[in-house]
Parts: sequence; structure tokens; C-alpha cells
Amino acid sequence: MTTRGKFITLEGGEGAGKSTLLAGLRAHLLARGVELVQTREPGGTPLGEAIRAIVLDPALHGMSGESELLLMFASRAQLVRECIEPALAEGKWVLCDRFADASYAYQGGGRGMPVERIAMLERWATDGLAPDLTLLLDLPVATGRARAAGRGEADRIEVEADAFFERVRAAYRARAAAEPARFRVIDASRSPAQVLQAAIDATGHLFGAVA
Ligand code: Z5A
Repeated sequence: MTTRGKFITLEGGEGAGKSTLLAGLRAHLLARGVELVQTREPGGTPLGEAIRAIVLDPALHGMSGESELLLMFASRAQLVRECIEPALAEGKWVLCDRFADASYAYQGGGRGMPVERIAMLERWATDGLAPDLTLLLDLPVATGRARAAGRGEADRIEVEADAFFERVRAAYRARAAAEPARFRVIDASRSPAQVLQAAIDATGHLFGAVA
């Protein structure tokens, strides 16, 4: 019988270093012989990437918080069914750049959408799927925004004020504190090499099931 794969998600504010860490972590896991699928949210499927283009389009500044929330979960519902669940069932590990915690942080913390509504959508869209491990890259908002600056035109969410991103950060930290068994909070103000090492250390316990 195939052993189910592990599901790892990366979370954090703007410019936290998720993409940088993903490259290093992916290389580490492949070197350990893990069969891996890497994906992202919003996006990761043809439908999800089309939704991503919509939710990040700066021209669509009139989008309501409700519409934004539903679009994030539409992308997620597709990703779970088309990509994540099949991969895990085949024994592959899945590395995902953001997942449901991002909706609690951005739409819940940032936009003030009610948590119960997000939880209801999560149950529906993910069918109970939760990460085995979530790496939260935590750093001050100003540091992340400075890192992300100069990448060209800001997307529809990046144009939000610092106060929005402070609420996002607080919501992420609250979720990590509420679920310490699933989350590992990594100080993302350290060097890329130190952040990668912390992530590698955090994945160690997942290898029990790998031959
Ligand atoms: N969103 C949402 O609202 N609700 C949801 O449910 C979901 C998402 C799933 C797109 O996400 C947007 O969607 C996002 C949340 C929202 N909006 N915002 N803001 P995304 O993950 O695709 O985009 P992002 O958050 O804007 O990621 P990013 O800014 O591309 O950052 P990153 O991937 O975390 O960082 P990076 O590209 O690795 O690094 C940024 C720069 O810092 C780069 O120059 C690196 O070389 C540098 N860097 C990286 N690590 C370090 C360290 N350790 N030290 C110094 N410099 C570093």
C-alpha cells in the first residue's frame, strides 16, 4: 500500500522570503529522495491561475471583501481536487506557497471577514484537508515591504496600507499560537541560509514514514 505523502505549506507576509525558501527546501527534500509537487495559492491549476490574475489585478480595486474571499476559496477547492489530494494519495509530498491560513490572515485579519464564515468555506473547499506542517515566516512589516519594493507595479493587495499588513501579521501569529503542533514560526529576518536551516530542522519529524 502506498504511504500517503506529507503536505507542507509556507506562509508569511509580503516579502517574507517564501519563494526564496521554497527553492532551498525543494532542493533539500529532493536530495533526501522525496517525490515532490510544488504549487501555490492563489493559483496552481489552470483555473486557479486565472483566478490569481483576477484577484491581484490592480484595475479591479472595487472588488468586495466577500468576492475576494470566495475567489481565494474557489482557487483552493480546485487545487485540492486537481493537484494536492491526488499527489498525496500517490505518496508524493506537496510543498504549497500559501494555503487556507492565508485566507484567515488576509481576508480575516486584513479585511475583517468573520472567522466563522472563513471556517465554513474552509470545510467546504478543502474537505477537511489540513497541512502536516506549516512554516510561518515572520518578520516586521516594514522589513518585508522594503524587500518587496522595486519589483514593478504593486498588485491589488500589495497597495494596502501598513496597518492592513500589521493585522495580517497578527492574525498569522495568533493562528500559529493556537495550533503549535502544526505551525513552526521562523524568524525570517535572519539570512536566507539560516531561514532554510530552520525550515529543514522543522521538517525532520516528517521523515519517519520515508524509507
Ligand atoms: N492571498 C490572500 O489574500 N488570501 C489567500 O487566501 C491567499 C493569498 C492564498 C499573492 O501571494 C497574494 O495573495 C498575497 C496574499 C494574497 N498578497 N500580498 N501581499 P504571493 O505569495 O504570491 O505573493 P507575496 O506574498 O506578495 O509574496 P512575495 O512578496 O513574492 O514574497 P516572498 O515569496 O515571501 O519573498 P521572496 O520573493 O522570496 O523574497 C522577496 C525579496 O526578499 C527578494 O528580493 C529576496 O531575494 C529577498 N529575500 C528573501 N529572503 C531573504 C532573507 N532571508 N534576507 C534578506 N532578503 C531576503
